[in-house]
Amino acid sequence: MNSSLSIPSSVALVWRSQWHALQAHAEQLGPRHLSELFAADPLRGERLQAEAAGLYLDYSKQRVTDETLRLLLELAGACSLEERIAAMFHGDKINTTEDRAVLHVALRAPADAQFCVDGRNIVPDVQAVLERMAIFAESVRSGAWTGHTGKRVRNVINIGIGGSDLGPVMAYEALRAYSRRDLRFRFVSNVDSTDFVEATRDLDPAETLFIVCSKTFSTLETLTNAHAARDWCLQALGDANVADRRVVAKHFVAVSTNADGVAEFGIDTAQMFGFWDWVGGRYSMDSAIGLSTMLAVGADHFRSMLAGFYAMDEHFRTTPLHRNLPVLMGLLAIWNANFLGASTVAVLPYEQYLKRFPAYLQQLTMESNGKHVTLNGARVHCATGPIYWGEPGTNGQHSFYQLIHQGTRLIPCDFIGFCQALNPMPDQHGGDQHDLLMANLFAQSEALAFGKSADQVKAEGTPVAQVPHRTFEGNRPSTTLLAARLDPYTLGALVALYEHSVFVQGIIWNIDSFDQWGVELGKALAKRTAAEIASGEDPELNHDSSTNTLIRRYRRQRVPCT
Ligand code: G6Q
Repeated sequence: MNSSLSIPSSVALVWRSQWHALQAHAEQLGPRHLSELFAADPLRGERLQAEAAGLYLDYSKQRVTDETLRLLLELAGACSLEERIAAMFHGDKINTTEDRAVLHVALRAPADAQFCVDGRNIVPDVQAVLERMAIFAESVRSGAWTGHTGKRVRNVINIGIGGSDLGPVMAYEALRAYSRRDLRFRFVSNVDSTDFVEATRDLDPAETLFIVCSKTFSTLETLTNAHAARDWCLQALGDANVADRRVVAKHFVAVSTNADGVAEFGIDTAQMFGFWDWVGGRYSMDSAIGLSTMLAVGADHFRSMLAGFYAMDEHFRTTPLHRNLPVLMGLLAIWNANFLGASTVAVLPYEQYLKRFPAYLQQLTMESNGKHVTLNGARVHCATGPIYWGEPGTNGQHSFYQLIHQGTRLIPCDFIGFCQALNPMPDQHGGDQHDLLMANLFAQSEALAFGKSADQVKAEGTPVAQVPHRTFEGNRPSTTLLAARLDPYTLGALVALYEHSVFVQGIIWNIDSFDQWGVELGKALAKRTAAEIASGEDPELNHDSSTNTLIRRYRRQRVPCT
C-alpha cells in the first residue's frame, strides 16, 4: 500500500538516467533563444498551454522544447508520480517523518466523496465542521451573535501564525470584493506586541470577536497574543459579578486540533472548530482555519472556493500528466531550478487583491520543499525548494524588475492576470484602466522573453556608448496564468494548483514536502532563550560567544514592562 514511502532502487536507477538525459539536453539547448524557438514554431504560443478549473496556463515562454517536456515527463514516470498522486488521494501516510496521511484534498471534497484514514471515511467529519462554521458565520453576519454587552460584532480578529495566519489573511485580501464591508477584519500573528496593539487600538472590545487559530494550541506567539486579547477584553468588559468565562464565551472562538489546550485557555470546546492531524498548517486555509474567510464572504462563497479547489484536485488526480497543470508547473519548476540553475521564482499577480499571495506562497513552497534530505534520510543530490517572492504588478515593475530584465541571474516568473476587473474604471483618456494593467503584464512577459537586440537599440539612434546599457538579452522564462475573474472559485483553483505543483516537485526530489522540522526547531530554541532573558539573576549562558554577548547586551539595555 505504501508505494510512496521510498523509491525502490530500480526506480532510482531509471530516475538517475532520466536526470542525466535532462542534463545533457539542457547543455544542448543552452544556446537556443526563445526568439528562435518561437520563430521555428509559429504555433508555439497556441500549443504550449493547458487549461483546467478556469485557469489558462501559457508555458510557451519557458525555455523548453517538446523534447524537454518529453524528458521531464519521463522523469516523472521514473519517480512513479502517478502512483504517488494516487497514494496521497488514497490516504497513505506519505508524510513519513510525522507518520501522517496528507489529505487536505478531503477538505474540499463533495459530501458524498470518500476519503479514508485508518479505514474510516473522514468526509462526514469535514462536512459536519463546515456546517457548524456556516451556522456560526451566519449568526455573526446577521447580528444574532452578540458580544457580552449585547452589541453586535463589528470586528473580527484572527490570532494565529504561519499556516494559521497566512492562508486566512491572503484569502481575506483576495476575496475582499466579496466581503461584508460592515465587518472589519484584522490579523494578528507576530509576538511583537505592536502587532496586537495596532490591530486593536481603535476598536471597541464589546464589538470584537477573536478567532484563536492554532493547530497545536501550543504555539508561543499565538498563545501570547490570545492571552493579550483576553486581558484586553476582560479589562474593558470584566465585571466582578460576572465570571470571566462568560465574557470569553461571547468574544472568543478557537480553531484547533487540541481540545484540551483550548479548554485550558478558557474557551468552551463547544466554541471550538476542529480539524485534523492529516491537514498540514500551510494546507489548511480551506479547513476551519478559514473561519475568518467564511465570516467575511459568507458560507456560499466559501463553498464556491472549495469547489474551485476540488475542480483542480480532480484535474490533478485524473488528467494525463502532459496536460495536467500542476504537473506541468511542477516539472517546469524542476527544469528551471535544476537544469537552468535558477534559484528563485518571482510570483507577479497583476491583481491588487492578490497582494498577499506571494507571502502565502512563500510558506507553501519553501516550508514544504526547503529540505536537504530525502525520504530515505540520505542527502539530496541537487538543489531543492527555490525561493519564492514577489509583489503585485505593476508596482514591482518600478523596483526589482530591472534585475529580472538586465541582471545576471535567471529569475523565472509566474505572471497571474484576470480578464475582468473587479473594480472597473475608465482611465483619463477614456480607455479602461484594467486594460492598462493587463497591457503591462503582456508587455513584461514579452520583453523578458524576446528582449531587445543591440541592432534594434542602434536603429533607434541610441548613442553607441549607451547601446549595451539599453540592450535586453531576453530569454528570461515565464509562465502566464490567465483567468476570467478573481472570484472564490478561481482562488480555490489557483491555490490548489500551487499546492499540487509543490507536491510534484517534492516527489521528483524524493523529499517529505509535508513536515517542517526547521519550524519546530525555532519554537524550541526561543523558549530556552526567553527564560534566560527573563531571569532575575545573571543566568549562566551556554550558547556560542556571539549569542551570549547579544543576550547580555540586551539584558543590560532592556526596559521590562511593569
Ligand atoms: C505549517 C507549519 C507552521 C504552523 C505554525 C502555527 O505548515 O506547521 O507554519 O502553521 O507554526 O502552528 P499552530 O497552528 O500549531 O499554532
